[in-house]
Amino acid sequence: MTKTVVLSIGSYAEWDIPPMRADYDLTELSSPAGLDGLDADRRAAVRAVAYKGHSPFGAAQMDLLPGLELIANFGVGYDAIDVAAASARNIRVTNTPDVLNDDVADLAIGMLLALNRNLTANEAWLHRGDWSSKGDPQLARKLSGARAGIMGLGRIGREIADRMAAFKMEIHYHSRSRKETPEGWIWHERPEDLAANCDYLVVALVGGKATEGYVSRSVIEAMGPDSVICNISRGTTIDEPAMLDALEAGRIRGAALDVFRVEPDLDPRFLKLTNAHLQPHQGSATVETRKGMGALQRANIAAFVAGKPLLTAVN
Ligand code: 8YV
Repeated sequence: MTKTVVLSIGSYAEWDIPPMRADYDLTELSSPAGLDGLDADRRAAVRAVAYKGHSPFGAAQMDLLPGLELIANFGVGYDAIDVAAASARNIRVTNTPDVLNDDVADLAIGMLLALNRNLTANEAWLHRGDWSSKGDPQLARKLSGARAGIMGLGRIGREIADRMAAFKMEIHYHSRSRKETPEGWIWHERPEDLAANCDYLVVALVGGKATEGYVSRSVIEAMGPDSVICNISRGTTIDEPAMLDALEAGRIRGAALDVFRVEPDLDPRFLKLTNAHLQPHQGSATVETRKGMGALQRANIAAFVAGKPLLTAVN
């Protein structure tokens, strides 16, 4: 039996590619920019793309693959893929939800603890020998017991809220409509009201056009002077210049950020901040979770090839 032609696009871990090579007639590209370099017959034979990365994959790329029927994304966020353009061409899109919820939520808590407890600076203090020469470093700030504000109570937002509840925090949230939650969680209809009523504003919105700049300048201005913003979603969800203005002026206490509007070459203003804890978009980047994401991506491709229902379809 002839194998289905699959095109993998992106930089994959060593364990992701061999199973695809075994099951399919696989062509490998490190980015969509390589599509132009494939010959026309090869492009026409591709029925499924295993996509990984954040570069745009839109109508122009799809039109280079006239036989394409499936784009299986490695990641829960599929904002890089133009789903409307895919639907218009009868191309199905899948993503990898849920398998990464725990890791992304863990990182949000880890970054907030790192920021509050000065973990990075304190470790450097110890390594430099300052502990013995200068004594104890400056006091940190307490996380437990404060007010949490979750912007977007989807699957990941809910995991973060559950963790913050375990830290004895009062849970506030904003989403389009009230959600079913444990007793006492407080819904705010307006994002500004959430910002004004929490100490830690954690952004867990989906990415894409609909949420671009959702955490607007007016939302950031509503935050209190002792409050902290945390983003584990997409850089696009926050008005980044407005957030940088607030951090530089000390109008809010700090930020814990895993995502940026431009990655990896983030706005250099971030690197000068002394009140921010920054991470290189590593929310899902554990061996366990990345293996789970790859397995789900491949399970979607396998379902498509077998003519079975897709496991986690987007369109
Ligand atoms: C990326 C992510 O998929 O799942 C998402 O939406 O942002 C990440 O897990 C990862 O960086 C691989 O591209």
